[in-house]
Amino acid sequence: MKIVTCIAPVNIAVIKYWGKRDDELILPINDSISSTLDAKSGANMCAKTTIMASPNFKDNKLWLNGKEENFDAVRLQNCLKEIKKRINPIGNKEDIINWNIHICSENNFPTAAGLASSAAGYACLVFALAKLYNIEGDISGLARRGSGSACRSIYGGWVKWCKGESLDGSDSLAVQLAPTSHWPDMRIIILVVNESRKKHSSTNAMKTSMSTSTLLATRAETIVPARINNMEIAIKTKDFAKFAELTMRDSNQFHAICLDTYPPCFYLNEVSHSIIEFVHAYNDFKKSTQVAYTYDAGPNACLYTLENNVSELISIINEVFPTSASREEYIKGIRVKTTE
Ligand code: 2P0
Repeated sequence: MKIVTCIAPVNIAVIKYWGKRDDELILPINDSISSTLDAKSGANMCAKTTIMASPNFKDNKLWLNGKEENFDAVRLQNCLKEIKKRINPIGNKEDIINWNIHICSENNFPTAAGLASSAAGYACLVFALAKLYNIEGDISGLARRGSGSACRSIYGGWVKWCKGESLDGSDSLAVQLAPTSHWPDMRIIILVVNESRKKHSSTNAMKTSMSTSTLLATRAETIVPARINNMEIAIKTKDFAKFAELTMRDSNQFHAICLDTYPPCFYLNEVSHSIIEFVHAYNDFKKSTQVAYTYDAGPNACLYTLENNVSELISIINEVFPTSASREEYIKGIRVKTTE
């Protein structure tokens, strides 16, 4: 018998991935950039996966957050197929390749609420499988077959997913731009507006955007390439104001594409919009950009800011979005989480 356990944190995109040129291989139409939260013994938002392989298991099995799920799910099978191609029989002395496996995965945050749960989940799964079968080398392309954004959670710090040019996806991989230590005072505050599952899955919604949005191709071809270059420079030079503007503009453009999708996808709600207004008002008041918002496929806000602003920002957020009686920092439906 062999057991491995891994933890993989979520990543928060600052230049968004939206739209695939190949649905089967999960190949994007543009590069994207994100930061991966620190794993820090599971304190931050992450997935934890344990895989057990045994000659005594009669079947392969999968549990997600305590509930048994279908092991034959296409994306899981695609990951396994690709992983099996990379197994070196010499690196696995026992007959482990032929043993059945039991996979048990849990998220310590709301699943499918637009908080990158599939990114952490598949990154963790693929990392654990790679450990189980002693696979070496880059595994971001394997994680990509589970969920596109998962390839970015394979690496820590600032990560770029290069869309690649090849038809087989062999160059559609993630690379680390800089480790977390490069910008040590960067913080993310997550404002949980709504924990329920999102209305439109990202996979289906981006497919509809690809076939109906007239803005998406312009975004991917003419806007994102320049933004990626500028974002890389902003991260490299730790230019927070530039970083923040690019992050907010890209989040807004992604949601504009969602509105340009037909029928449209509404991910943001009234509270999300008030947080956007709050961030701009706060930056105006400070006469410099101190905080940036970004939203994925859900209403929950991710705020990027620097350490010296965190306590003041949280106090003001508590003030602006008056707190309920709860001591758990629930404020008008918003739960504040600070991550490093
Ligand atoms: C991102 N999102 O860059 C963007 C921003 C959501 C909005 O990556 O179909 O769950 O599994 O490749 O990875 C969500 O897309 O979609 C996503 P699939 P995925 O983080």
